[in-house]
Amino acid sequence: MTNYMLLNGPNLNLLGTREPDLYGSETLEDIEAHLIEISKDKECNLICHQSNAEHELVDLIHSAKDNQVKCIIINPGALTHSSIALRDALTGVNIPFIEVHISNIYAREDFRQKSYLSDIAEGVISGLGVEGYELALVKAMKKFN
Ligand code: CA2
Repeated sequence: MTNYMLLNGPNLNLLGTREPDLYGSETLEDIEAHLIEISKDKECNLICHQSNAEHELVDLIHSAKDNQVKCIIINPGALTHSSIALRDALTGVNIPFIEVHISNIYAREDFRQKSYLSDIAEGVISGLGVEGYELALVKAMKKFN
């Protein structure tokens, strides 16, 4: 079975509870359950985690190596725009990753238009709502299975 990892960063545990116009009305639990079903259909295993702490996300990225994860799908939340630690962790494990944003970060405030990850990502999906996670997973399972 091929392993994939879905990581969500700070505040994404609030999905479906607030700001539905921006981030949709599905909870993270719903999204994860749906993606796990899709991965099972392809006989793959999706490991899902969310953390509000940068260091925990770094540790989870390290754990992806031990779990032989073939591709990481990551929405780093606001850490996208600030975290050299996440960039170094992803570079360090040398596992391909797809960066996902629910909103279009390029249509928002200036400070959201810088990503510390995009230039080293396999690809970036931004602004397609929570469906972006599914698009990323389908692509990852095609490319890295
Ligand atoms: O568009 C995205 O997916 C973001 O990564 C979301 C981050 C934001 O800081 C990035 O610039 C773009 C914020 C996540 C906050 O999630 C919430 C979800 C529901 C209600 C409140 C916050």
